[in-house]
Order: sequence, then C-alpha cells, then structure tokens
Amino acid sequence: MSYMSSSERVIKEDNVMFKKTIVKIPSESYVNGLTTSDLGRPNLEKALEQHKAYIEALKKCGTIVTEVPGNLQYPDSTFVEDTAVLTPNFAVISNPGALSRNGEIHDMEHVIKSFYESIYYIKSPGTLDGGDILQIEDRFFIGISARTNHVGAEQLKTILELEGYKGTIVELEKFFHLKTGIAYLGNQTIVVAGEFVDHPEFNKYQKIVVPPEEEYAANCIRVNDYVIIPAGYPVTKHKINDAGYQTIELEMSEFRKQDGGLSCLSLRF
Ligand code: CIR
Repeated sequence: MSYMSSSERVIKEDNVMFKKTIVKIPSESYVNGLTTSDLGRPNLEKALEQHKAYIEALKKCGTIVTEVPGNLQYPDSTFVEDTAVLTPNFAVISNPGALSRNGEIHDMEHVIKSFYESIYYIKSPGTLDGGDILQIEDRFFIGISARTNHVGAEQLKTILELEGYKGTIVELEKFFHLKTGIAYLGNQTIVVAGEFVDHPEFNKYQKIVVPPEEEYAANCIRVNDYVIIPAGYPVTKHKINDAGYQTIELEMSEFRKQDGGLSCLSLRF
C-alpha cells in the first residue's frame, strides 16, 4: 500500500478528519434500552467508565468534545450517531426508526443547531437511523434496515444530491445497521465484515476483511490520526496496523450488550 503526504491526505480524507465530536452521557435508564443480544444486562457504572474512556480517546484524536447530559426518558440516547447525519456545511436530523428512540432527536437538535445554520429533516413516513449512513469521500451509502426505510433513504439521497454529494442505497440482509459491518478509514480503504465482504457496491475499495469471529470489530472509527477499535479483536487490529494506521483500543462490553458499537457513541464533524 502506498502512503500519501499529509497535504494530500487533508484533501482526500476530509471525511475522516474531524474537529468536533458530540457525545451523550448514558443515563440511569441506559440498562433498560433496546437490545437483541443475549450478553446480559449492562452494568451502568462500567458503562460510564467505558464512556469516559471513549471521550478521552476522542480528545486524544484531537477533537473538541461536546458532552450532552443524559436523559432518563431515552435509555438508548447515548447512541447519538442515530439522530443525525453531519457534513461540513449542513446537518440532517434523522427520524429514528425505533418508536422508543424517536424523541431523542429533540435534545440533539438543540445541540446541533448551535453548530449549524443549514439543517434538513427526515420526515415521516420516512425513517432513518444515522447508523445506516456511511460516507466515503463524496458518496454516502444509505442502508435499508429494520430502522431505515426506503422513504427515509430517498429523502436523504435527495438532500445529499441537492448539496452536491452522491447517494447509494444498499439493502441490508442481516446486519442491524449499515455501519455494524463496514467502516471507512480514508485512502479508499474500508473495513468490512459478513455480507459486505463480497458486496458489489464495495468492490472498488481496498478491503480490510474482518474474520467472522471478530465481526463486532468492523464497527470502528477513523478519527484524524487514529482508528479507534473495540478491544479484544487482535486479528482485525493487526490488519489495520499493517495497513499503516495507529489504533486506540477501547473496552466496549457494556455497549455491545445493548447492540451498540463504537461509531454509535458519537457524531463527528
Ligand atoms: C438500539 O437498539 O437502537 C440501541 N440499543 C443500539 C443502537 C446502536 N446504534 C448504532 O449502531 N448506530
């Protein structure tokens, strides 16, 4: 693999270079959130420790972190990624597909408005979770999942095209969200697992393939000079390091129990 100079990187990797991030502290109701996993009930104290380490990692990557206080009314609201799609010039407030999560957008809208003048909205009957959206340079992949429907996906595609981006809609087979199984590291390189390993839409990228037993590690995030990955997935970590990226490993056990991955815990812009 060839490496680019730092000035080339800034141009080619603008969607993995971030100045700011937004997170939301897990509230006491976090343990009552939605889940399909059989990993047991999360431990709140441990979740808070892991969340603190997540914030420290975002700071180490050089971002200014806005910490939104927890909201008891919304157990899953620490998974802020699902509430919006952010770009350098505009924000799209989503319309989360799970009824118990839909109201999460109100706290987040307030915060996002402090950073953006241009804001679009996904509107019912369209639904969309930010976890289903992956940006690779000027193209956004939009996953159709149990949370994001065709109407929501088409609304986002229209907004993106209006703003000069491209949108590609991808039907998910098994993954919960699109980003459960794919991440973009910049430099045309993706981390892929499961149904995305041989997916035709992703064939043109250089692939770091996550083995089935490490599938959870496919949800990692490139933030400036680092790739943040969940701890405990050595094969994936080595492959990412071999591709030339520095990694930060974070314990994610208490978020995994609620079907949450690394990307879900922040909005990056
Ligand atoms: C949910 O079911 O909505 C939460 N328990 C987990 C959301 C994870 N978010 C994401 O993958 N973007």
